Amino acid sequence: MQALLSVYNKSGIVEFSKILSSKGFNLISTGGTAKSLVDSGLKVQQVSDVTEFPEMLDGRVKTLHPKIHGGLLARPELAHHQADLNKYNIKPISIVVVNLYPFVETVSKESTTLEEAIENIDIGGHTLIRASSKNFQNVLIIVDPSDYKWIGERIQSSTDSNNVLNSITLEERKKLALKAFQHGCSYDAAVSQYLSKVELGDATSIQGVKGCSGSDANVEFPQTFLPLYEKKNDLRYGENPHQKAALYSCPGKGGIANAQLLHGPALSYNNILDGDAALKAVREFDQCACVVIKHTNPCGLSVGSNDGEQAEVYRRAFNGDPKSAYGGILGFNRTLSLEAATALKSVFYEVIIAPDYTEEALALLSKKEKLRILRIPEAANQIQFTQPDIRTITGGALLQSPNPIIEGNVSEATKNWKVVTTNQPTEQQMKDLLFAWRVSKHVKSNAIVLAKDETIIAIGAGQPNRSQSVDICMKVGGEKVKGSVLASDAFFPFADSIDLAHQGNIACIVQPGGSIRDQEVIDAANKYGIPMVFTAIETKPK
Ligand code: 93A
Repeated sequence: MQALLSVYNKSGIVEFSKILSSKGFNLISTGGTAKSLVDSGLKVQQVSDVTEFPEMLDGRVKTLHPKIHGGLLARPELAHHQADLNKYNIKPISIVVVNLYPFVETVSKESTTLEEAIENIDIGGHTLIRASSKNFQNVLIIVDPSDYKWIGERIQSSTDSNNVLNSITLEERKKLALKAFQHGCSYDAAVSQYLSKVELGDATSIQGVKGCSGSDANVEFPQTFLPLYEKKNDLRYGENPHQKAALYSCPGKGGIANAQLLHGPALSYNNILDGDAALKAVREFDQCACVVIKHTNPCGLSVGSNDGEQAEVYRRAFNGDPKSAYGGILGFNRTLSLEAATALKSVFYEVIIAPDYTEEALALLSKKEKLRILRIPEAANQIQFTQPDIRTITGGALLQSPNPIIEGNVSEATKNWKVVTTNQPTEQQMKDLLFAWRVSKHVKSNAIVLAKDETIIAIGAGQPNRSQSVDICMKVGGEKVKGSVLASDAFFPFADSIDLAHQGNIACIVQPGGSIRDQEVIDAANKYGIPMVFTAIETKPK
């Protein structure tokens, strides 16, 4: 039995190799790895002794040889493969441990030159991975040092001295092969992404050429992001019953895709979409927050500065639109208390998400058979997920950087805001304007949000024109709209929305500004004496 070891990251390799050696494996290894093993007293055969070729071209060619790849790709169960092995004196290799040159780490450093980057593109190791993964029925491939432990334990306790490999099931070997291909795939994605950014200028040689311009602000898939999606499970159906659907996640990245279902039926496609909206909305706030989501829009949201008032914060969120709350998705950014659980338990909700639950709250809510209870620790953090927003389009995809979270207290968060009217908002109104502005990011455009005391009064979402969204707010909010503040996610193209705001007795307005008719809109606000603020966030290209 032969094992081939060629690793850049040498942690744990000695211990693992000792187990292999104790089980009678012949260890074959490349220069640096062989040295580590020999230094710790292990007997090792150099790859160059197997290939009868030295490592050459500064190590660019080490393992790229039929004596190695024949041993990896052969299917000994086939007579003609066995005949080839015999003819060329090649011995099968049944365990391969590889991890690649640190390309991502290298190009992440500002000072890295193109030449250094190129020398860190692993070819031989990559080829070992592909060959062994293809032949996973006969070869065990390990690319992740965190797998040494469980595999080492299995091999150690194996009683089949003729074929230790049998202690790892075929299904497990397939999973390890999949992991190895994914490892190679994200590696290549990083290389291709890097090369797409390299500027050669008029250089005649790559020596000394600085790797990346690093200057453009375009959004790109993070280097290891794209291939790391793993299928978690199929979903019963998609947005509509006739659509097929599945959930994929980036393991270890948290978020709704990695949420822990503590209780209740399996999540549907729409549950996940709404749960994501709930998570993003509550993470917008550093105060204790509660949101009610319907069809990805918040129909109720409130915050409170005291964590102890979570139940009250829930009640305020619910009262934003009690009729729409039915069947909604609830989100919290604090551990759910028994008081809050008691307050919400009489209403039918599909899903609840929170960073955690007190034991009593969980016990109480678990009595509701149909309620899906999700634990998402990141719900507690007002930290931006760095993942870009990706949207598929026919024939491609659109990427954009995530809408940034607005951080800081009122004076910090509003420091670039400009009051454009004669009348000024009061301090309390500024607080409510900021709240409504934060919420408007989470409402589908054309988005209008009315708020009072840091609580949603009404929203107008997804209408084809802005004044229609204002109109809906007035109708839904009824009497409640009087004295509330209004936020608009984009500029008002006409003054008609200001007329409607005046009819509804809106106290003040926040909007980005940037329309060619800004002055008409400001004049209307001044005519009615409604203070208006521009957020000064760039909405048009410079
Ligand atoms: O330069 S390579 O692409 N050419 C090869 O033939 C080759 N074979 C293994 N790099 C190659 N490797 C890589 O060497 C492995 O992927 C591993 O990262 C590294 C281990 O080298 P050493 O054992 O000398 O430290």
